[in-house]
Amino acid sequence: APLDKTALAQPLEITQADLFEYVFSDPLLAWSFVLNIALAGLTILLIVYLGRNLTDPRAKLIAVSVMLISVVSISSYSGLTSGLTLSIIEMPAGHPAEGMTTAGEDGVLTMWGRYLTWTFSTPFILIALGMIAGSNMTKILTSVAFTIAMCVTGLAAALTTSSLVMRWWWFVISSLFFLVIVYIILVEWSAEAKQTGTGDLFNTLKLLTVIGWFGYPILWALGVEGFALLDVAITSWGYSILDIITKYIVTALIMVWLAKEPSEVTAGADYGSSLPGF
Ligand code: RET
Repeated sequence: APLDKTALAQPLEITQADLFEYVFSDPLLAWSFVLNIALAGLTILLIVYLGRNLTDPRAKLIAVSVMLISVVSISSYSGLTSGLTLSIIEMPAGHPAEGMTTAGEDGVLTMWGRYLTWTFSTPFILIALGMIAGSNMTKILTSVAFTIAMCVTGLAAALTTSSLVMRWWWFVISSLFFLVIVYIILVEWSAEAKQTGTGDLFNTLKLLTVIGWFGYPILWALGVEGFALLDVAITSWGYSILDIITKYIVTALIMVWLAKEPSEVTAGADYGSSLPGF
């Protein structure tokens, strides 16, 4: 029998160009991305300006750490804007967004690039906070490891399409990792910051960070990944506003304080020279 070519035909795939066009067909969505690229750029300029006279290596390390938050952010939002890190994903059976279509394709728009790039941005927030608290390498690296684990399992939650239970199971795992970070910030670093003499600044940073960070899993649950109560553009604005608080505002507060090179964070020229004499 002759080969039935129609039976071999693949369904039409949505291309990156289609996603790029889709982002700009919804100005609300496009602006939630582009605004953050601009703010991250301005934050980098602010860091360069306020940090221009820093001499102490420990103060410089904190400045570099907060700068990397915005560097990652520009890349993250560029990935979302271009469509590179967006996908239209079909939700599993029983999910409230099951059967939804986006741009004529079965599925919902998933901004998976966000979860991926948090893996690279959140460690730098924690390194800066830990150093301001005067904490040690063990606690700082523990918090970094757990935030990477939290973001990667959050990515797994967003990309799991086989089963609704498995999506939420990933969410639970990610949340447990999150609680470790909350504990380190609220208990360990709060106490250390008081001893170090950075308690006042740390208190403000702690509130912005802990309250801000709790917003992310709440949005995930309310948005299209979870119970689908919020549409994609609103969810995206939610994340973008949380990013403004947890990244740029936190960075500005740190830099204004750091520019004076307070003795609580400075360590002298020998800091970081692990090989004495070199
Ligand atoms: C997810 C879903 C799974 C459960 C939890 C989450 C937490 C995410 C957080 C993100 C923080 C991001 C920041 C980004 C700044 O660049 C992954 C949403 C707990 C806390 C601060």
